[in-house]
This record gives sequence, C-alpha cells and structure tokens, in this order.
Amino acid sequence: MAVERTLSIIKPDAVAKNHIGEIYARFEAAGLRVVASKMMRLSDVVAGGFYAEHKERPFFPALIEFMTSGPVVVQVLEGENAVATNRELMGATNPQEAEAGTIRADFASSIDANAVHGSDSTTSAAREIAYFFASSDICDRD
Ligand code: RTP
Ligand code: MG
Repeated sequence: MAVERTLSIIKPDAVAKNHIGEIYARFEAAGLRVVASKMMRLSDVVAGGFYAEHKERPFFPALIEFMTSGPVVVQVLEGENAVATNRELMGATNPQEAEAGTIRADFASSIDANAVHGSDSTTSAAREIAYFFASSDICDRD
C-alpha cells in the first residue's frame, strides 16, 4: 500500500457544533496523521476557487454560502491509502445515505451541512493541498 496525502476540511457546521476533536480522533484511530493544519474563514473567492469543478452545478451558490458561513479547519492527512481511507471515514455525501459510524452519519445534518470535505483522488489531493498550504507548512515526522 502507498503512503498518500489528502486534504481534509472540517466544515462550518462541525466547527460550530464543537466536533473538531472527535473528528481528529477518528483520523488518528484510522492511522492517519495530521501533518499540517489551520483554522480559517473562507472568502467567496477562496471557496469558489476550491470548488471550481462544481461552478456550473445548481447547488454551487448554496455550497459557497455554506462554506463561508463560519470558520473551518483545513488539514493535510498522511497515511496508507489516505485518500480512500478518509473517504471511508467520511461516509456518503448525503448523511441520510452515510453508513452508520461514519463522520457524516454521526455529525452531519444535511447534504449541504455535511461536516467534512475530503479529496476524491490523489490528483485532486495534490491540487487541493497546494491550494491551502505551501510545502514548507507540511511537517513530516521522520
Ligand atoms: P466534498 O467535495 O465537500 O468532500 O463532498 P463530496 O465529494 O462528497 O461531494 P461533491 O460531489 O464533491 O459535492 C461537494 C459538496 O456540494 C454539496 N452538494 N450538494 N444538493 C446537492 O445535490 C449537492 N450535491 C453536492 C455537498 O455539500 C457536497 O459536500
Ligand atoms: Mg468532492
């Protein structure tokens, strides 16, 4: 198995509900390491650039409004198969379809307020990590 990195965002709903620590605990229990992390408020421009692939979708305005509605915590996770491991921990986009025990099943309330983002491929991960972090922000532990 390959050691990968993935970009994770704890979205405004989960930050507002004080679930940062519980979500970090799930990453760590699954063997993922936090190797970079910051709390920030996304502007319309930053959120729009991050989700540029969805610009033409009907849900785009609601997505940007939600992602800019409060602070988020952005982190780089590192570990074996980090992209797929994190997507498994997150569960389905719609929390009503998410498997029991996943982050979205336990902490999300709707398809908009769905607690976390995770990169969907290693290609997306590379783009998304570079979008938020300089390579000097990422802390290897060896
Ligand atoms: P994310 O990018 O945030 O990790 O979520 P995802 O891969 O599971 O889902 P994606 O298709 O990339 O959609 C990005 C976010 O847009 C919202 N969405 N709403 N109303 C809808 O049909 C709809 N579809 C997507 C969700 O909040 C989703 O997380
Ligand atoms: Mg996505």
